[in-house]
This record gives sequence, structure tokens and C-alpha cells, in this order.
Amino acid sequence: MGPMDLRQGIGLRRLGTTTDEFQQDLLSSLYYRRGTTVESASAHDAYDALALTVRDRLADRRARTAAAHYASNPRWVYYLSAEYLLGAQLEQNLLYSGTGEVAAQAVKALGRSLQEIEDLDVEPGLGNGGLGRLAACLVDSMATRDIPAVGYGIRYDFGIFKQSLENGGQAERPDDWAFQGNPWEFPAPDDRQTVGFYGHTEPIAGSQTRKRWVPGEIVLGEPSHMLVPGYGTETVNIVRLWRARGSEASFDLSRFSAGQYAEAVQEAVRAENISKVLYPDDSTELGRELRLKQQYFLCSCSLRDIIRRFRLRNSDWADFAAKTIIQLNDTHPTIAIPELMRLLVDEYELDWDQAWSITRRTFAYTCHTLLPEALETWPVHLFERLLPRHLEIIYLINLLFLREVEARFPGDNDRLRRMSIIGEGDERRVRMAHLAVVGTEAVNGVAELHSKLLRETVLQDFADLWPAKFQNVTNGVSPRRFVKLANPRLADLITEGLGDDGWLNDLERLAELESLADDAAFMERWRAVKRANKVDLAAGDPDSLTDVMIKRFHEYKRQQLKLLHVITMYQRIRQNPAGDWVPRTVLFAGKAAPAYHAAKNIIRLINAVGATIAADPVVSPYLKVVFAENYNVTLAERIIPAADLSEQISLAGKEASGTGNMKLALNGALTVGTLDGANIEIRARVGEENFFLFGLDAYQAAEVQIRGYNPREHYEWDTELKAALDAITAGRFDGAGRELVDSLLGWDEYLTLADYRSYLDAQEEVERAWRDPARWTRMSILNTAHSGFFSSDRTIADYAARIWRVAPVTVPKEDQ
Ligand code: CR1
Repeated sequence: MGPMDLRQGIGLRRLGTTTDEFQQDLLSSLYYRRGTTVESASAHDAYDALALTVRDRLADRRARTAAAHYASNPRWVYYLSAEYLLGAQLEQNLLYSGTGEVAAQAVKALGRSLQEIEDLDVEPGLGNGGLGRLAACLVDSMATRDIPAVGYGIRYDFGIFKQSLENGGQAERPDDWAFQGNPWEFPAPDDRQTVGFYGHTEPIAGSQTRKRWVPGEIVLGEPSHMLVPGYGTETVNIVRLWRARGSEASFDLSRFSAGQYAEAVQEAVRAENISKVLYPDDSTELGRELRLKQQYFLCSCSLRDIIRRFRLRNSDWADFAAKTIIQLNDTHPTIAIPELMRLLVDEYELDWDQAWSITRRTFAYTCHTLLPEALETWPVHLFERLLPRHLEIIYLINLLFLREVEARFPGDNDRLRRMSIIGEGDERRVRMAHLAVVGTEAVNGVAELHSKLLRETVLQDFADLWPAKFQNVTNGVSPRRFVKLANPRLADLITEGLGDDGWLNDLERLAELESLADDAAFMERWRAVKRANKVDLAAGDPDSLTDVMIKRFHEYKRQQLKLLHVITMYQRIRQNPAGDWVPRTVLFAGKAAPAYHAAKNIIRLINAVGATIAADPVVSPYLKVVFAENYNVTLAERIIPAADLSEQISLAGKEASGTGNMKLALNGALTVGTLDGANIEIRARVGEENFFLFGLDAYQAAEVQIRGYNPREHYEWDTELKAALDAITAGRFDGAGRELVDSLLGWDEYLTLADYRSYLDAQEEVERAWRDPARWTRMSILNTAHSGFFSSDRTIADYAARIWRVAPVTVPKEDQ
């Protein structure tokens, strides 16, 4: 049976494409699958019925995709990621299934508007920030590029916390995102896996390398998957998410009968805690253990699933690497390397060398940071207890690896110590990044500068040893979600300007906009789109310069630098109320890690400064500070289209890439930024004259720090900087921010004060450009026109060609 015969083969009707047919199916979903009627349906019933009806329209494509992939037995891409920020599903799936218009008509039968129903969509917040959203953009683009792929992750019960402001500071509440169920998900209980923890290992007679691991705890991993449709193609891939649960034996019936209710479920609760929360607080020993458990749980379940899939079509282990490439999204899934070794050696009885050769050719690793504290290490004693067999395997991998280093650099003990997978400090620790480099075929950073700094600094010894292993793949973003869905007005204008909407999966075509950058009528409409988006956002006066800084709160990202600029603006306006000031709305959004006090203090100070300004009749006509609560993908989709100015002001050398910078430039915001991460590549493409550059570059910053940086020099020398800091110290903003001033004057780890003056100068340049609307609009159009490179479709093409060496598999259309 050919793939197109799947549905016909069993006599199923084809789902209709007309409004009437869609409406029939919608009513049938409501009646038969929700078990309710139009009269008694709640808003949520309507949402679910619509979601199921849309999902059905992707199911055909999914069946044909699976059949086509199975038939061609390709090299499959498996993306392992602890995080996915998939964003709202309904709007996306309406777009990708081409049913948006019929659905808008059909829902009238339910007495509701499409918008009303879409507003009920809760995004699965299964990630923290850029890394998780990148994973979502990449799976979108893999499907769009027809790459056979599965994304593996964890189905956390609670996603990233919900943020609200209480008394001007961040408060956190749990995010029970699937409280009302999740109609997008297909459970697959038959594919459940069993995962072990703790216990001990035993030798196996007659074998040097094989061992028997007797775990002390057994947990079940239950998968479900969500559909990941490609845009403008037939492919529908999946993201498969694992949820932990106790085995049948984990419920103690006799204790329950004896009234010991808590004890009876204790083991099951412990098992289920593994997938309870995204990134449990790792500031305690217990939190760390749970985090490592999560990582192993994800990797063990996924690898067994990958092997199961391999064995459906193949029988020879020698083919495994040719049929499998597993991309590690940062170090979180690195434990997959020793886990694959364990499965191959202990369970499938391959010899060590063959298993190691397969493993090394199967994995590739993407590093997403340069911050040393973000390079994961685990105490050896934790490993010994939780994953005793894996520690043995890591020791052997390390021994053989260090022999290789010794052969290349005889007698260089210092190098051996630096490169070892086991770090010998006060406490011996497993260095996951080293393991990830040793156990993979390719290692990449996520922007040119980042990849270069990886080779020159943190991974320098490894780059010396294996120069060809190190690559760069610059990040990208999905133009479907971040232009078409987020900014429909701009999408329509672009489509009109280019004559068709082919740019949505061929983003370099935006370059054709260049010829319209001086066209007065087009420019006028471009401005009107931005203005209408600002009116929708309703953050401030739509005619003011909307200046946005939206990202996680971290000192390296330097929200505090933006804030010093705001305070200086405030002071300038107060001193000269009659001045010719450019009205600005400064919008911050982002979450701070719950235990990160310095970042939370910055949020507090932002709100205190905002309140002071709002209460000041002299300054408030020109300056407004807005803090938008609970930043997530959905909120980003509202803010980005309304932004005039994009703040990308991290200390150079600290932001690996950034992807918000790309989304904003793509939507015609101009960037004020440092030479950091992908800012450099954005500037090179949109043109120096269309980018507001400031600050030290990465090498200058390193030099300042080596020479001995004294932030006080800047404070003494720069009267405006001094005035801003003194105002905080004097308690002008409700007493908030004194700790920040202490840290800035004390050590200022991220050179905020060193870059302050240059940043203010750049902001003056921003205002000069803003005062000339034609100049600004032209710059804005050119930013969009030259951001085509930053499509995640291009990122995937790069991975496919240079790292994965995989080819697309075309899924036939139904009536071919
Ligand atoms: C980086 O900080 C990058 C994303 C995606 C983040 C950011 O600059 O754009 O990854 N890294 O590559 C991260 O979250 C744990 O590391």
C-alpha cells in the first residue's frame, strides 16, 4: 500500500475543505468528542472542538509523512532538548493547515468569534528563554524543510513560572499549563519506557567491559506527541515529550489499606516529581539531584525510542550512525552519550570500540553559552549514587581520551588536567561540556563570534586537538510565527510589496523590499502598520518612540544599563522641562530566575523608577516606563510588531547569539547594540548606517578586565552617571536599587559603567534619526529587507548540509 492510499485504503472519507464541511466536522467534534451540544458548550468546549477539528486536518499529512519516512529509511534527525517554548498552538496550526479562513466562518455556528476562541489558547511554557524558543523554531523549520526529524523533550506538569508584580517586585506562581487538558497531544502509552536510577553494578563473568547495573529505583516514562507541521509542504513531524510515573509496584496497596495514605503513594510521587517542574531550583543539593534525574530520564527514554525506531527498519548496528544523528541542545542531554554506550555495550553486547565509534558518529553538540557558570558540571559523588554505571563508563571514556591527548602532546600534564572530563578541584566533578565534545562528531556555537570565542577560550584545548570538529551555525527564527502570525499587517504589506507570499519560506526574498525603501507611498504604509501595532499594544502614546528590552533578566544582558539611561533622561528633562525632548515609551519584559536576587532587584528598581516618572507631571509627558508582566511567546508576539527600537546591549562576549534581536530587526525595529552575538551579523547585513552601535567589543572588554577595572573612575569622571547613581543611593526611587549601586561601584562585573557614556551617545544618535521620519522609515524597511538570513529555515539548511549530512524526504501529496 502506497502512502497516499493510507486513508482511502481503509475507506475513510477525505476531510472537506469547504466552510460547510469544516463546520460539520466542528459540530461533530463538539458533539461526539467533547460530548456536549452547541447550547451547553462552554468557551473551552468550543476551543477543544476547534482544536480537534484542526488537528484532524493535520493527521492525514502526519500519516503520509510517517509512511514516506519509513519507506525511504533515511538518516533521521533526533533533537534532544530539555526545553521547548512552542508558543500558542491553535493559530499556528490554522495557518499551517490552511484552514484559518474556513475556521473563522465555521465557528460562527458555535456562537463565538475565532478571536475569542484563540484567546483561550494557553501556550506550553516548557522552557526558560532563547534556548527553548530556538528549539521550537528549529523543529518548525525541520518540518518546513522536509527533514525527517523527531524532537524529544520532557512534558513538565508545570512550565516556567507565571510572573506578576507585587509591590513593584517579581512574584512567581506555578504554571499549570495543561490544567484544562491539551487537545494537541496524542498519548502513546505503548511506547512507554522503563528507566533506572541508583543501585549498584555487578561484573559479568568473561567480560572486561560489560557490567550488569541493578538499579535501586525504577520509573516509567510515558510519551505523548504534538504535531509539528511544515509550512508550504506536506511534512508533519512530531515533538515527543516524556512524562514520568511510578510503576504499578510503586503504589503500596497494603499501606493504603492500613490507612498510611501518604506512605502508600510516596514512591509514586517521587517518580512523578521527575517531570513535575521545569528546572527545579538547583541551589540545593536535592534540587541538583532532581535536575540530573530529569536529564537522564529524558535521555534514557529517548534513546530507547530511537533504537526501537531504528530496529523497525534496520538490523545491523554498523548502520546505526548512518541512520541516526542526535543533536544535543546544550549540555543538558549530554548524559545520552554514556547512556548510548551502556545500551550498546551492556544490553546489546557490542564491543567497546565498535560502540564508541558508533556513539561518536551519532551525536553532535550545540553549545549555547560562554558564561562559565552555565557550563554544567556534576559532583562525582552524585553521579556515583544516582548513575553508578554511567560514572564507570565516563571514567573509561576519559581514560581512553586522555591517552589520545597524551599521544598528541606527550608530557603536557597541564593540558591533560585542563581537558579531563573529570575536574579535580576541592570536589571532583564531571564536566559535561568536555564529555559533550569528546563524545560527538561536531560541536557548534550559535553565532560567528560565539563560535570563535568557544574555539579561542573555553574549548580552546579541544579546538587545538580537533580543529575540524568545531563549526558555527548562526541561530534563526521562524518567519511564520514571528512575522505572519505576530504581525499580520506587516506580512500583508510585504506580500503586497513583493507580489506574493513566497517569502514566508524563502526569507532572503525580503531583499526585494530594498527597492521600496524610498517609495513615499510604501513608506507611509510602513509607518501606518507600525502605528496600528502600537495602538493595539496600548503600552503608551503610539506616536512616542517605543523602546523595548524584552528578554530574561540577567546582569550580563544589562537591563541596568538601560535603566541608567532612563534615569539620566529623567534628570535631564527635570532640569530643562522646556527642552525639545523626544517622547519615549520604554518597555521592559522578562523573568528573573526565582533565586537570582540581583536580577529581581533590577526589576524592583525599574518599577520604582517607572512610578516616580509617572507621578512627575514635568517628565511624564515625555517619558514612560512600562513593565509588561509574564513575558512569554504570546506576549512577545504582541510586543515585537510594535517596537521601534530594539535594545541588544549585553556586554560584548557574553550573549552567545540572541534571537530576540533577529525577531525585532525582522519586524522593522532598529537595533541599539554592542558587538555581541548575532548583533554583529545583523549589523553586517542591515548596514552600519542602519544600526546604532556602542560600547567595548569582546576583546576590549577582556582587556579592560585584565588590566584591572575600576568602575569608580567612570563614576567620578562622568557627572551624569554620578547623578544617576547618587539619585538611587539617595532613595529617590522608593529606596530601591541600593544593592545594585553597591555592586556597580564595587566590581561591576559586566562593565556597565564603562559602556554608559558610549551608550548615551548612541541614544542621541537614535533620537536624531527618529526626528527625521523619512530617514527612520527607510532604515526600518532596510532592516526588514536584510534580515532574510535570520530565518530558522536557513539555520536548518546549514545544520542539514554541514553537520547532519541529511537530505530532505518529500512527502507525496494525497492525490498524486
Ligand atoms: C543564549 O544565552 C542564545 C540562545 C539560543 C542562550 C542566547 O544568546 O540566543 O541560547 N543560552 O542559542 C542558554 O540559554 C543555557 O544557555
